[in-house]
Amino acid sequence: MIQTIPTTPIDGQKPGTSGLRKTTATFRQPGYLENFVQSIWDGIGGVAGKVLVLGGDGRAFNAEAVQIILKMAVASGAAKVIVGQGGLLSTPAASNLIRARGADGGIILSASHNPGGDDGDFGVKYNTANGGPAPEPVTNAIFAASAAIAQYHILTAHDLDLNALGETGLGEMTVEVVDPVSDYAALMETLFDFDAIRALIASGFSLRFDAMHAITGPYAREILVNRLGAPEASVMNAVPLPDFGGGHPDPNPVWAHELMGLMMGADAPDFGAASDGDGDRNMIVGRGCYVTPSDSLAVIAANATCAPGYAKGLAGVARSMPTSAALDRVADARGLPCYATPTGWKFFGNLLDAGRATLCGEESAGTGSDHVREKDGLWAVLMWLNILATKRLSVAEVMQAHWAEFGRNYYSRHDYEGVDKTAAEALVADLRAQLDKLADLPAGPLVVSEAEDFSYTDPVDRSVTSGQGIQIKFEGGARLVLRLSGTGTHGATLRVYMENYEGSEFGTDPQAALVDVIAAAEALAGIKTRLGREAPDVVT
Ligand code: G16
Repeated sequence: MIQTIPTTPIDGQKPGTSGLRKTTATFRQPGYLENFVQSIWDGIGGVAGKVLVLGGDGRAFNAEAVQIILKMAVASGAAKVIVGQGGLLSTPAASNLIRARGADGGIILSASHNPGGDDGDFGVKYNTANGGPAPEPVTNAIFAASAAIAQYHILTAHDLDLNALGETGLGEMTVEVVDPVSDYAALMETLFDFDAIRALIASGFSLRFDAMHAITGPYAREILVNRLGAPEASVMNAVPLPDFGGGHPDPNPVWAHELMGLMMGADAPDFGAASDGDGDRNMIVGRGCYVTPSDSLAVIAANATCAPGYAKGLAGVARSMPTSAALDRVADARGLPCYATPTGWKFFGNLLDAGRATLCGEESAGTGSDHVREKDGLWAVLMWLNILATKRLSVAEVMQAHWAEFGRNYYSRHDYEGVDKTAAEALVADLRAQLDKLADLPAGPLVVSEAEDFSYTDPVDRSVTSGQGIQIKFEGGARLVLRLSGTGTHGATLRVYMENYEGSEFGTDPQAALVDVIAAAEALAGIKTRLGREAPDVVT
């Protein structure tokens, strides 16, 4: 029986950088998920007759949420929902399924790299028919619907068994349960030279992939072990767990410290990599050599033609504004268009759809291409393996060769997490208010040359997105960006991004290379005093 349940708007159901992220406990409140899902249906003009994809990263509440969403899809007249077995799908695999099946859209359940479990976070993201995160006009419509909601519709029924593959009926709707891995693995085989990578591994090249007890375990096992011949032990923390084993599934040197310890040790494998909760982020590390996400993006752009899927060359490249300009140097040298967008993968969608960019990436450990409309962790790993298999160089040698050709953009991000929201907002607002007057003034040891509040005009649909981060450039070429995170769930997180170009000296520690920019940031924003913090919580 389809029930119509009266409800009232719940404050704060505003999608952030990447969907709606809240604590698991918040999502478990009666009606919270239902209100938001009905708002998605209402915001996209209903789901009657539509085909949707559904799956998540398996974190706590994934299983319950999938059942609720299925019952709400049928109650609003959806024709079919394609669900990953067990309710699981990585974010890039979901994006691929939406595209491959010509679905009208999909819902991905994840709070990405945020911790999961009963005390962690949960999230709901709506992706459109191109497979990408809903763009701002759609998320705005969903938010508006959430503020006007008066009722939601849901079928009263038993939960479906989502472990058996194949089609089944739920009311008038078809539910198709698919293997979450096979289509995605097949797509990877079309893009990369699996024979070359298999030969590299067979020659004794050793690797370790850290799935961080998150969604990529089964994907990595199928691709790296079954299809590419790596030993079983090459995939660590391979079993997905609802609380990620108590870990923080964010692939950076701080949270992937187990892998980092191994890679910096005496018996390090040749290659290490990690991915996050929902499989869209990546970390690349060679023996004794961590590769920053910005450098990884630049290396991939410079060498993508090693992979058969990109052998024809790139149409263009794109990065988020805070990401380092290492990519721009490759683009300049290769004569490629290079775009700088606001933070959030959704801003790459139009560039990819219009064929203006082939590769995109972000400092926040996201890299991807036009093969799907999400960033893709395992894709980046396979791209690196394909490059190494072609060049037969170590990761450290690839980096040295890259810097020798393009120079090095020393880069670091300092995060102040869980700080007082009012204080952080005031810090950013006060700095914003001074921007017009900063040019030519000293800032610690540096002198400001330009200061702006980043605003983006999408070159495809001409939509304008403003207030996307404070960008300050200094005489001599250094750059500083400050913005507040749009993915946190506790207080506010201030992100401070710093970079400085160096043409000939490549062996300096990044924190030392950036010491003047760090001092300039403190002089301009007074971070320590205003936020009451002596040092950043996370330095990447
Ligand atoms: C999301 C977005 C990314 C963004 C990242 C960090 O990634 O898709 O584009 O760079 O959040 O955003 P913020 O700095 O606002 O916290 P993910 O992997 O969390 O979906």
